[in-house]
Amino acid sequence: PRSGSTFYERYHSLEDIYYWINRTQQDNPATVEVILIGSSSEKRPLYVLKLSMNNRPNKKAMWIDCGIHAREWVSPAFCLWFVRHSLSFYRQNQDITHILDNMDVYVLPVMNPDGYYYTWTTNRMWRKNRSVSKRGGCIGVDLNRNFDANWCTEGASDEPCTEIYCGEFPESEPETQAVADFLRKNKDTVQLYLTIHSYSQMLLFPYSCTVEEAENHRDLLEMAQEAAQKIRRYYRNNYRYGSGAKTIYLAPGGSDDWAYNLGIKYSFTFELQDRGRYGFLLPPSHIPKACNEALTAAKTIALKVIEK
Ligand code: ING
Ligand code: ZN
Repeated sequence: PRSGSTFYERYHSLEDIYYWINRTQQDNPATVEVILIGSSSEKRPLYVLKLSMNNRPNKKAMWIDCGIHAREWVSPAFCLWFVRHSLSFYRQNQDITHILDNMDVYVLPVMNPDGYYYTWTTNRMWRKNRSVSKRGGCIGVDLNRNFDANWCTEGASDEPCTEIYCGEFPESEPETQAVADFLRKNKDTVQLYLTIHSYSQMLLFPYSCTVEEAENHRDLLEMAQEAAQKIRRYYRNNYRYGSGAKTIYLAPGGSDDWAYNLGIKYSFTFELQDRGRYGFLLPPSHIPKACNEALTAAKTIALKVIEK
């Protein structure tokens, strides 16, 4: 590690992240619960941290998942950053205090542990999970094409060898199924869904699976706009925002569209730094600014959801 950089300013192996999850729970037994929501296709556990501040469950909750795509390393780094911020600055920072007083937070630091492990050991540029296709040869399903939202239409592929393979059927993958099952079970409390990707610096919201506008498009646009504005003001960085289909490309089967259709009306995909200079290989020295930008956006949006 770069001398002077803290734990949160580095990328971590999967083993280190599992250790960190356990340690974080042990150090904060009154506020952090670890929930096993399922396991990956190679049988690695999928742990969610539940942050709940007042010894009484809140009526509202938000969900954040990271690491759905293996090579987007700044994404799991953000989940750890968010948890650290929440635990360290509760009662010190007004915004995070207000959020945690009104919402429980579910954090899934690595949704695709098999892929993440593979990027650390074998192929740094791997995107998909590591499930073995029945139709021989190729490995991996794009988990962000495997949700049940206009599944496997234009913008996804039914060819197992491609990077955007949608899988055999919606929720065919254990990682997708674990997240979908958990959100179905908790849909009456979860009001905000965030999923963290990189790169390209965008704040996206439904729909990605169709060019149609979401029913609360104006609300979503206003939230994303305010978040982007704060990033520009505080961090001098530009984030584009808009519906997925109109801002990047048509992409069916994504988690944010699925969560939205489930009834979680505030649903966003963040694409963190950068805009392509380093791409997925964002140097660790950029982690703090990248994560603080996204944290500002997450807090801005969460505060607006609490007001609703
Ligand atoms: N981008 C996303 C992808 O899965 C996306 C874009 C957002 C798709 C929302 C669907 C829904 O292609 C990256 N960088 O993975
Ligand atoms: Zn991604």
